[in-house]
Order: sequence, then C-alpha cells, then structure tokens
Amino acid sequence: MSALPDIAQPDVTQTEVTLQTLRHRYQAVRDHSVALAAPLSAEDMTVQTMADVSPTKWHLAHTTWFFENFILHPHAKGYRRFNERYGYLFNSYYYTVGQMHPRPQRGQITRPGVDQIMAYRAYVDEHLLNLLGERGDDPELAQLVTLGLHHEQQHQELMLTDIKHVLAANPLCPAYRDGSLSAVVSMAPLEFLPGSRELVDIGSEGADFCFDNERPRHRQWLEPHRLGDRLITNGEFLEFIRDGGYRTPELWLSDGWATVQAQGWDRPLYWNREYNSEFTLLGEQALDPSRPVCHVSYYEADAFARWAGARLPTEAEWETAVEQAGIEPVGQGGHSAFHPDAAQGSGLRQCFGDVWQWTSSPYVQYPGYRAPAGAIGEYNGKFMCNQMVLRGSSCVTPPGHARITYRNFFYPGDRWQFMGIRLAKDID
Ligand code: AVJ
Ligand code: FE
Repeated sequence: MSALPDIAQPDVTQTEVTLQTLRHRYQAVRDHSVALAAPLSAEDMTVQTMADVSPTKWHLAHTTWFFENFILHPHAKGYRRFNERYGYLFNSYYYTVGQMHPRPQRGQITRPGVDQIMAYRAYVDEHLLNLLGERGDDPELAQLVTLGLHHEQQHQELMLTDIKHVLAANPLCPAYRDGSLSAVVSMAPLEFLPGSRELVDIGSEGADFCFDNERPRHRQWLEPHRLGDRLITNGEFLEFIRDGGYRTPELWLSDGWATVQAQGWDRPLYWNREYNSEFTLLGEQALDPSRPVCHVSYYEADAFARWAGARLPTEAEWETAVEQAGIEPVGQGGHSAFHPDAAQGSGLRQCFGDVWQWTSSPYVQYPGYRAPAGAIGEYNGKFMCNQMVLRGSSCVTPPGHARITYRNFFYPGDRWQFMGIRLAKDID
C-alpha cells in the first residue's frame, strides 16, 4: 500500500492528522481491492463455482454497499443511494436491514456489469471522502469507517480465495497472475516447544481496532502442553495419505468420516490425482513437499493430528505462545505472494502470512461478550455456533490486517480458504 502522510509535521493538529490518515487509509484500501481485480476479465469476475464462493464483482459491490448503507445513508445529510435496488443484491446477511438475494445465486447476475459496479464504487468514494472532509473528527464516524475498511480487507482475502476456486474449476487451469515458486528447500524436523501450565489472559484490550469477537480480554487456564514449532508440510501430509489416512475410520470424527464418504475426499482440495502438483494462484505448480499443506478442512486437520499422535492447539495455547515469543503479526507482506512458504530458521515460526491454522476451539463468545446493538451486531456474533476458530493469517491476508488476537472462523468441512495445520500435544 502507498505510504501514509507525514504525521510528524508540527503545524498539523491532532484532529487533522486523524482525518488525513483516515482519508488516506480509505483511499489506499479501496484502491487495493481494485488492484486485486485488475488481472481479471469481466467474465472471470461474474462466475460463482459454489455457494460459498462469491463473484469478484459481488465483493467489489458488497463492500461498497457496506459503506453506503452503514455510513452514508445514516450519516450524510441528503445522501441519495446510487441505486435503491442494490441493497437487495449486495446485502450479504443483515436481516435487520432487509431481505437479500440468495447467496447461492450470486453468480447468475450479469447486470449490473463490472463497469457499473466501478461507477458505484466511484460514487460512494466521492461521497464518503466528502463526509470525512466535513465530519472526520467525529469519533463515531471514524470508528464506523475503520470497521468498513477492515471489512473490505476481509473481502480482499475472500476475493483471492474465491477466484482461486473459480480458476481451479476451469480445465485450462488459468493462472490468476504469472509467476513461479522458489525451489524446494530442505526442512528441519518438526519440534514441539514447551508451553506451561498457567493462567493466561487472551483477547484484545481494545485500545487499537479489533473485531467485537476478540473482546473482552479474559483469563483462560492452560494445562501443560507442547506446540509444534512450524506448520505441517505437504510431504508430511502425503505420508498420512500413503498410510491410508483417508481410508481409516478410527482416525476421524464421525462428522468428518461422513464428509469424507459423501465428498469422496482423498487429498487436499487443489492437489491432482497423482499427488504431485497443486493448483495455485500462479497456476498449476509442482507439489513442494517442504511447503505447508493448504486447503484442508478441520476434519482433515484433526484426523492428521490423531494419526501423528498429537492434537490441534486451542486458541488460548496459540495466542499465548505467539504473544510470549513476541512475534509481530503480518499479513501476506514479506512472504512470497499468494502461496505459503516453506519454514526457515528455527523456533516458533509460520504463525502469520502462510496459512490460517485450525484450532480445536469452537467459535463461541468469550466470557462477557456482547454483540453491538443494531445491524452491526449481525457482523460476527450470530455465527457463534457450529464453526471452529482459525488463528494467524495467510498468504492472501492483506498487509496490515493481521492481529495476534484475530479470530477467523469457518465450518469444519470448509477448505477453500488458505487453511493448514499446526500440531500440539499434551504433556502427561
Ligand atoms: C470471518 C471470514 C468468516 O467470510 O463471512 C465478511 C468475514 N464478515 N463480511 C465471512 C466477513 C463480514 C467472514 N469470515
Ligand atoms: Fe461482508
């Protein structure tokens, strides 16, 4: 992203600094979404390959609707919506706001086209930047815009995971963009680092931005345990496959075994039948045994852990280890873009920027959690049932979007996100 304005200028007041920074951040985040869509044609941006996948142009419009509906409509005097009927098309799941087009049918919408959606973006950007110019010192407004920007960043990650699914469904295996992966490196064997038996605090203090589901900070009890120092590799996952992992019911949770049977799973989502290549955003690439295994469900992660004589970490174990190691959260920046990298060095590593890591923690509210009032209360809270928490960030998480306390969540059978495995063990 482009550089932030120089905030050290002595003649700039604190209010002006905040306002300028926010306008600048708004522009940078909005531009980044458009840049991510740049390699794609209008046809690429229209297709939906499964209910969970949204067309790129839907993401571009929905994030715009979020600003229009939650900020411009209630806060900009006399604001007129770009199109009254877009709310129905681009509302995702906010029933407080109104009805919406069914998610599985987002790929059937050819109009508005990409050009009209770009005009929608420009219209909302102009009004939002004007509003920030007039009222940017209003803390409530600044908070809402900040939420809108983090929301758009979540959709930037979804744009990449969704287009990967779309391109992978094409027998021509088109690449999202050109590039090649660096050569295979030799790997240090997996080691388990000690984690202590103690009372810890996890969750956000709330001074900097976080989503509501990261609060409040609260205590959790850790039993003696050990945590894998790096992610599980393709090579290690291949051993599980060759050992009959997908054909051994004792290794699986009941729901997992049922899913394996129903879906006919015998390998991670984007591997070929011969287990020697995988589809990536750079097109088909040789399967690198040293890179982290990616695109596995919770069920597969859990079965692998059982096969390995281990288990998945809890989110409290993960967060405590990362905090105690003083590891800086990063998004995709600093890593080879759009595909996870092999581990280098030693110690606790690959916590951020490669793949999200399944934890054994159910996505439920922290003690003392309260969903915010109104439609924004539907953002995270109502999903706190039947999903699992993933920690870290991935190679497609936008730069600046990662946090130690970040709680991502997906259903245990989902595997189209960049999801992988870190192991833990009990000490007895
Ligand atoms: C946290 C990634 C599960 O995909 O619905 C986007 C992110 N929330 N818009 C999702 C989100 C609102 C969310 N996940
Ligand atoms: Fe959304």
